[in-house]
Amino acid sequence: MTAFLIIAVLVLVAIAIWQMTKIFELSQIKADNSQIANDKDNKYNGYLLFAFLIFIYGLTIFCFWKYSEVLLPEAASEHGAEYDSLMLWSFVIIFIVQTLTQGLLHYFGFKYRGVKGNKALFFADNDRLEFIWTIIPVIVLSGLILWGLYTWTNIMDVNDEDDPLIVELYAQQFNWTARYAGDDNVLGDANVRLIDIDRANVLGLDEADPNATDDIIVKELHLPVGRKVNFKMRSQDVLHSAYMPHFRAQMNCVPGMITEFSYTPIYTTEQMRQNPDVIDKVKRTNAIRAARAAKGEDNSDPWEFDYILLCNKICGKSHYNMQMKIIVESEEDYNKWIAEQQSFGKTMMASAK
Ligand SMILES: [Cu+2]
Repeated sequence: MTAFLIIAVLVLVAIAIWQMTKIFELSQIKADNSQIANDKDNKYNGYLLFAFLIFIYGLTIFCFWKYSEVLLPEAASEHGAEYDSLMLWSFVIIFIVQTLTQGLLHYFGFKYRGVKGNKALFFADNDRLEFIWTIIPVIVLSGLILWGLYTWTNIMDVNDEDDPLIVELYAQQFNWTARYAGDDNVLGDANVRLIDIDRANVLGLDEADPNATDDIIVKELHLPVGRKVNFKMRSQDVLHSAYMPHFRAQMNCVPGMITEFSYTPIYTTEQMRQNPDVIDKVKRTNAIRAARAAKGEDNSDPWEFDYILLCNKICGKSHYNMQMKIIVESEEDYNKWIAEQQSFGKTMMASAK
């Protein structure tokens, strides 16, 4: 790294000296100063503009062709489709505007290149033109912003009316813990000051709060398909972000406060594994892994698709490893699984013995 910085500094110093000598040369009064562009230079630069235009269009087509496959598969939550169409339309509009304006920009750069003897014609202002190029972005952006606000309000529906499952996501450097609200579906009070690792009170639950007794603390998130889940996020140390890409869900976890997000999963893990895009991705990933296995490298076990909760804030050196598996299953399977988990009250009793 130090060597790289030294080389970078040397190169920059060399460029600075070169530029300074050029300025010095230009400042000398000479009749045939070759530094001033002539018609040939202007034409040459005009064609270079076209070459650059072809390059950026080519790059765009290449990226579509090469990287479309790494995009997320179909959304696995109820609100996901609405979110995706907002995103898609924003992309489509940006793409069209970008393609047209770049084409025009480079074409006019070529058309009105400097020609000896030609004097540039200009007008100081044109009210009609200014009106047009102001009103079009105003209408398009207002439309997108209003649609975005409408979608956001729809998605951020964290009310408790339709009996959602209440789950806490607890972030800390560098792992996630989930807490289910238990039979009463009410999370017990908690505070980082009450954390007592020796007694397995890892989330700082208030033992005096009766709502905490039936809470269930787990390291793997199970969700019943078709039921709304209200997540309440907490962080123990720094800013984290609970990111569940397949459900198009993300919310910051902020120390000292509870943030919320809610969604309804619509496909079980098993159903998602049958999704053609997911099947493709698993195939591609496992081909890479098989190649690694052949060379005796690690990270070469066959991979199976699972939903995942990731941290999406760079929160420290092991941030990349901060993840938790999410399993969406039938209500039956979920009930069976949750019944096997130990409640906070029982864990405390066991640790008191
Ligand atoms: Cu984090």
